[in-house]
Amino acid sequence: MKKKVLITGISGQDGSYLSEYLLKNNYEVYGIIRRNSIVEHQRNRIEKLDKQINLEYGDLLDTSSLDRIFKSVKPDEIYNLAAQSHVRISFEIPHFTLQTNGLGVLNMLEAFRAHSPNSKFYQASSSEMFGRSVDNDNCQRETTPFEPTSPYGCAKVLAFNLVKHYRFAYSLFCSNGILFNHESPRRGSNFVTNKVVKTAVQIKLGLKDKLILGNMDSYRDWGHSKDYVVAMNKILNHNQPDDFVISTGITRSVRDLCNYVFTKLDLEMKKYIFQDKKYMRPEELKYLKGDSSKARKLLNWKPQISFEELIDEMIDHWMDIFSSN
Ligand code: F7E
Repeated sequence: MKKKVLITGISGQDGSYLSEYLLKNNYEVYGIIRRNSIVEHQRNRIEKLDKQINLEYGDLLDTSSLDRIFKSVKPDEIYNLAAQSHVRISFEIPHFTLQTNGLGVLNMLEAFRAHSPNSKFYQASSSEMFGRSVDNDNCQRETTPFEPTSPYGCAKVLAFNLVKHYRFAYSLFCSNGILFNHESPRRGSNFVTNKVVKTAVQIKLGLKDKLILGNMDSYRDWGHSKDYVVAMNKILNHNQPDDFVISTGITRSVRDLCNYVFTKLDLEMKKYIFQDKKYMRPEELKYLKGDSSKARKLLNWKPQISFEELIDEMIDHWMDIFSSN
């Protein structure tokens, strides 16, 4: 019999790659989507999977919908990827972010415990939880203390702790993947990688004349979403529930990212990039570099796609879109 999987956030970047990966691996895929007044584009990333996946309307804040879906699907594996995922915007909507990314996870855990306690539960935890905290060797790992620097990070710490607590209190199989930044052509274009690549391609094609950014001196450890969804599945198929850092171990600044993209497109970066306070955060997470040795050893996972391959794929994606218009 096929294993059943329930994915929240299925229409997002990770949800769409994870669905494709699980379908290839013979899972039956169920996903929760939220009602949205604009129907167009909401399901872009999963459109081509339409006939192979089962979608249910629900919401992390609507416990009755979670009860109904858990009872009817009875999933073997649950991937909780739904969230208000934009860190800067979390400063503007802190209450909603805390509810969805914190209490929403509690709602999911309660539905899991009540209706499907023999399933396995994956929580999308985040490197944003580390905030100001870096170990002496300039890395973050599973043992690094959390010192979040945003409402988003605070909510993710709450959720992380709830998952661990449910694991110990109720002997449930629930695990955290502490994923560092992961990108792809499917990334929303208000995240820095896709914003830089999309705008630089538009500049190259004469469709725009500037790129306006916030802090260019923060460092991130960027991987490919396609590699990271494989790690999620390995985390749930490990012999025991646990928490794992998933990262490349290579860090670059936003300036390095811009430099790579603009050089690739043969554009002189300083002519086109401007900074605006509007894109700065009240407190910035300055530096991320993940040590994923634990996942590499215990899960036999490692990233396959390099930073250069990732960005080149994103450049090709936007070139195809804008050149054919
Ligand atoms: O920012 C700087 C910004 O928004 C990266 C989410 O997936 O990863 C993501 O969170 C850096 C920051 O990602 C702009 O200040 C400069 O230092 O692409 P981002 P993020 O905040 O790191 C973690 C792991 C998650 O869990 C989150 O859900 O880039 N930056 N100028 C800018 N960032 C944006 N968005 N826009 C700018 O104009």
